[in-house]
Amino acid sequence: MYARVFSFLVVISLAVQVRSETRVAIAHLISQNVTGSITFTETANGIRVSGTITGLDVGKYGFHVHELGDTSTCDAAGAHFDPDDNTHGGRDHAVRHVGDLGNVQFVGTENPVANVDFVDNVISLRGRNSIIGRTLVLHEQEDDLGLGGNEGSLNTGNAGPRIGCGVIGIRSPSGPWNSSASVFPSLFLLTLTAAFVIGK
Ligand SMILES: [Cu+2]
Repeated sequence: MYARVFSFLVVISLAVQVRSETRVAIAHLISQNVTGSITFTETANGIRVSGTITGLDVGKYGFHVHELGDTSTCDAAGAHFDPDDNTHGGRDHAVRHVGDLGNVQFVGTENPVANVDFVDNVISLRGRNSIIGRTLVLHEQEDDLGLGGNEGSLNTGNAGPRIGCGVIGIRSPSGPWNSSASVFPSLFLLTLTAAFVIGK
C-alpha cells in the first residue's frame, strides 16, 4: 500500500517538475538603424512576446521568425519558419506560417518606439514549432498579412528588405532543455513500471 502511494507521489512530482519549467528565450535585433531586445516567455496561453525596439520612423514593420539561425546577413536567415508548408498570413489567421508574427508598430514623435507585447499560441519553445536557434527579423515595410491579393503577399506579406535580425537563443533556465514531449512519457512509463514491480 505505502509503496503504491509513494509511487503515485513520485509520478505526480515528476509531472509537476517537468511541466513547471518555464522557458524564456531572447533575441537582440541589432543593425545600423535598429536596436531592440525581444523576449519569448512561456505562459499558460502561449508564448508572450515582449520588448522594445527603437530606431525607425512611426509606422508598421513586418515582424517574423525566419527558419535559419544564420545572421551573417539577415537574408541568410532564409524564409519564414513554416514547418507545415502553409501560405503567409497574419498572427491571428487560421492559415499562416508558424513564424508569422504580423507587424510591430512604432509610435511617438521624437524618438519613435515599438512597444511589443502580445501572446502567440502557434510559436513554441519546445517541439515541432520551436523557434529556438531560428532568427527574428524586422522588415523595412508593413506586412500585408497575406491580404495583398498577389503572390508576394502569400509568400512574404510584401514586407520588403530586412532591416534588423537576431538569433533567438536560450535565456533561462540554463540547464538542459530536454523536450517534455519526449521526456515526460518515458519518465511516466518508467515510474509506472517501478510502481507495478514494487506493488507486487
Ligand atoms: Cu520576414
